[in-house]
Amino acid sequence: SYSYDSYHRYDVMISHLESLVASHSSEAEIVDVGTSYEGRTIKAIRMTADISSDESDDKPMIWLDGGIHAREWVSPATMMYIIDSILGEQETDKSDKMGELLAKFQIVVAPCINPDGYEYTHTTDRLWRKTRKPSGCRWGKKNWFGGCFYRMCYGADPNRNWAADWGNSGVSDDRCSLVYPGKEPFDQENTKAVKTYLENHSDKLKLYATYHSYSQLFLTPVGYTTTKPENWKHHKKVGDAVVAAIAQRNKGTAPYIAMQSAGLYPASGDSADWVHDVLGLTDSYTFELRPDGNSNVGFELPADQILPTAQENVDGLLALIDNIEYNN
Ligand code: 0X9
Ligand code: ZN
Repeated sequence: SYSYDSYHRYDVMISHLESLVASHSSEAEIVDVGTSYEGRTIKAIRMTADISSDESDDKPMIWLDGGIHAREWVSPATMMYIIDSILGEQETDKSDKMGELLAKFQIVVAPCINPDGYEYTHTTDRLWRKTRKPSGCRWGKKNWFGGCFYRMCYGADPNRNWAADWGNSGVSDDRCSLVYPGKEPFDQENTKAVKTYLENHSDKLKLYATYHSYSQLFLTPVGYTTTKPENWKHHKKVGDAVVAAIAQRNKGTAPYIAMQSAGLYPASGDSADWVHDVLGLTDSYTFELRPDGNSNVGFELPADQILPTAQENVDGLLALIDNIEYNN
């Protein structure tokens, strides 16, 4: 069966979702969110009690995504573990809690929303961050023969590509930059696909959380300015609860820190800000998983850290859900 002692390729993760759906057909189904630039299907799993009933579509929705940045491998791995936990394949001590969640909510988890980039980190460049769609010649400059004067650039930063203060801070117009936001908002197939799904379900959406690495942070809106949003007090309370729950799990490891997203550094066009500002959802957050901010391993978190990271984030997620506006 599926293991958490190594990182898996995109197809292996999706096959596991499919086998979970086969063995949990009354509470799980695959959602095709869209297609990536290179033609991969961006898949999510939708989980709720009695999934084939008409009422199940109208339940309040929780959306979680991982892997928007290609090299942040512990994020898809943690998403997979959270899915297994919700369906009772892990975390046996939490099965009552998970049953309650499935009765109350529909939970949609997309473990890897940048599959082209993710696969590229496995085949070619471990530290690739962006999508893989060609973005044109560096500085837009071509040579006499119609090729690029400098070089061709690939990809946009999918966490700078959303239409919330798009293009203003923490970005570069160098198409080869790690933080190139794209030519315009949602010109990347994967961000467009997720955006469309979220828009189509925005009337039900009660929680959005996106999982990155690294630095062990819980980031609250907004990320393009340090000015506090009107719901800051709520965000602060939620953040305190989440980091406390995470710290309970693996005592002796560095704690996660909650802060406003722009406090890390201001950056425009991220996914959580779009959900917060444009869909108007108060509870829209970004996690930064292990390792901590002082680590030398950075994005290359050893595989023996997958389980502790994932376990502490099951606890963090349960605390988060308990504290969202909808539940209070
Ligand atoms: O820069 C990012 O997109 C995120 N960090 S990462 O190392 N995973 O790339 C942080 C996003 C936080 N959002 C804003 N500061 N707007
Ligand atoms: Zn990231």
